[in-house]
Amino acid sequence: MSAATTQEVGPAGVTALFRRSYDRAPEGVFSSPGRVNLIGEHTDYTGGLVLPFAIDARAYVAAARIDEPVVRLVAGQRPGSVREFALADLAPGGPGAGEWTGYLLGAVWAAARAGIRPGGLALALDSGVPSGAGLSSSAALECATVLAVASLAGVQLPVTEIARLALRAENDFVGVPCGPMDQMASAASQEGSVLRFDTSDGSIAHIPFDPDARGLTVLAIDTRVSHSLGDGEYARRRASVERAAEILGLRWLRDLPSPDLDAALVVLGGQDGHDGGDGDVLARRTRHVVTENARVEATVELLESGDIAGIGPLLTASHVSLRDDFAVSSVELDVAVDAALAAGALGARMVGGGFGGSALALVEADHADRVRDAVLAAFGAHGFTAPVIRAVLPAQGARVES
Ligand code: GAF
Repeated sequence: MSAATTQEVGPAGVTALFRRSYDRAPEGVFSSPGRVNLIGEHTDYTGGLVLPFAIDARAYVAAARIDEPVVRLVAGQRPGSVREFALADLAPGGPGAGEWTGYLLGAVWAAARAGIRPGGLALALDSGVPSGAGLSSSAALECATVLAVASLAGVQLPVTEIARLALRAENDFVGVPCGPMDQMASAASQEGSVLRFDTSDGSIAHIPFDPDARGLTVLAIDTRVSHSLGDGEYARRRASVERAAEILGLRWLRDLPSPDLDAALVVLGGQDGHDGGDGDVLARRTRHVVTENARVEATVELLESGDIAGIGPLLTASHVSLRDDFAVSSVELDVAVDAALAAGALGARMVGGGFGGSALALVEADHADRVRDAVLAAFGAHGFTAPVIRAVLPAQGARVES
């Protein structure tokens, strides 16, 4: 959602929106952030490793229980009347599921299926996470709403459970077949660290990440090319790697040891004409996933030894693999990455699902302006809409504001 409100997005703004809309005070205000992913892309739906961190752009939900069996919704980014949905009608594909309301209703629905039922609800939403920018605006809405619903029901959920219910909302209610990374990043991130999330067993660990202290900056470059996970390409990538795992007799590609990769690629390459689709495509998709998992492990090792600058080449290698083997980059993302690197970035890569959205660049803080100007100039030279470039630092995940 792009911020179109006059008041700054935050707890005060969403409380004012709630009061204006419902003529009463909320019982609580809850928030959850957007994210970038340092490295580990398109690995989360195949049991792989990811390393995201929450950013300082959040979705805020003000909430109160009401006596009627309905959910009322209003959003700062959608000025106009309050929307109303009967609790009994909440269902995948049901009323409100196919628009912005679906993220909130889906969270209410997923919580109810887990036995968390505070009754009728009035909700107000205000989000500072731009939608379509590849920064997980939908996960932020879902996690903030799950936290709100659970809190009003008097249930204290662990962050991993907030993430699980938010993912149910996205997968089963909204109907987007994404992996679990974004919801976990939004719910469970901690300030000052990246989140190592092993999607094979659901375990998480917080790895300290303080680029400022090392004289470094992470720039998030929003190409302003809106990306959608619902356009079929994402589902096709997911189907390819699931098919590859099946052919190799693995539960998922994470179980393929790196030394066995070459032999596996030969097997997959020979699949032409069979029902797995083009063998070369399956081999390339597999090579990306297996090498990306290895890059995440190498990144974690460098971060744990305090060498943040050393991860630059791994970030760039990730981009090359996503561009050439996984085929999810775009001209704008490539221009952003190439311009950043040419201007001295230590590493740069696309983040998220791809086909638009954002890239990130790791830069020496002293060179941040130079890199920013170079990316802006490159976009201008190509006739692209100017990107939005912001420095990002690891922020807190889902939290109760008041
Ligand atoms: C999107 C999805 F929502 C994530 O689950 C993940 O697959 C990502 O694309 C690619 O790494 O953000």
